[in-house]
Amino acid sequence: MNKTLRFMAVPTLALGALALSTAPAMAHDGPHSYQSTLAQINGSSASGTITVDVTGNQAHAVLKVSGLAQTFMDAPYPHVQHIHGGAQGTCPTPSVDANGDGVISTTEGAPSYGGIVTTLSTSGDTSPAAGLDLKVAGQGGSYTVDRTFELNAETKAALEAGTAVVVVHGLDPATLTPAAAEAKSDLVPELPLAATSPALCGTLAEGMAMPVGGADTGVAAESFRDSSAGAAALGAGLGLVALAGGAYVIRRRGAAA
Ligand SMILES: [Cu+2]
Repeated sequence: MNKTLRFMAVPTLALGALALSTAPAMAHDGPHSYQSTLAQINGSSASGTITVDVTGNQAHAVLKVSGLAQTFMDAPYPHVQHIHGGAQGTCPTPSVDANGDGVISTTEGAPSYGGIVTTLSTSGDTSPAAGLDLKVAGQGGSYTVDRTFELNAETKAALEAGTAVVVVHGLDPATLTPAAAEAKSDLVPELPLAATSPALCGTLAEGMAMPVGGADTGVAAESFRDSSAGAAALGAGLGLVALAGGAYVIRRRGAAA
C-alpha cells in the first residue's frame, strides 16, 4: 500500500496543475445529466447503474451495483471504481485479451476506456490518486455510492466528448481459470489479477432532457445509447429487484445455517 501511495503522489501533482490551468477555459454551463447501465465483463454476474448530474464544475454521482464478488480474504470485497476517459469511450471486448488468459485486465482495456479521470470513492479524495486505495473502494457485493464533488477538467472534457466510461473492478477468482486466479494484478503486484480487473463497464451518455453537445463524438455516444440504454434501463429496474430478492434469500439461508 505504501508503495502504491508513493507511486500515485507524483501524478496527483501533475494532474492538479493541469486542472488549474484548463478549468477556466470551460465556461458554458447549464445542468447536464449523464447515465449508464453497466454491462458485465470478464464473466461477472453483476449489474449496475450510474447517473452523474453536472452543474458547472459540481458533479453529483450515484452509483448502484449488485451481484459483485462479496468477500475477499474473509472481509467485504473492495471494488475500486472509476470514471475513465480520453480514449475511445467504449467498453473492451474479449478481443483485447492480448495474453489470452481469459481476463481483460485493466491495462488491456485501457485503449478502449482510457486512464482514470475520477475515482468513485466512498469518501474523501475523488481524484485519480485515490484510484487504487482499497479503503475507499466500494465494499461487498451490493452497495450505493452517492457523492457530490468538484469535477476536474479531464472528467468534464471526457463527459462532453462522450469518452467517459465507468468501470467497477474486482472479480471473484473462483470464476477464472486456475492460472488467471493465481496471476498477479497488472496494476498492483501485491494484489491478485482478479482484484483489479474490470467487472462492470458502461459509457456515460447524456440523458434525455438535455441536448447532446459534442458534434464529433456524439455519434458514438448516441449509437451506444440506441443499441442498449433504453431496453437495458427498463430491464435493469426489474433485474435489480430480482437480484435484491435473491440476495435476501441467500442471506437468510446463511443466517439460519
Ligand atoms: Cu477503473
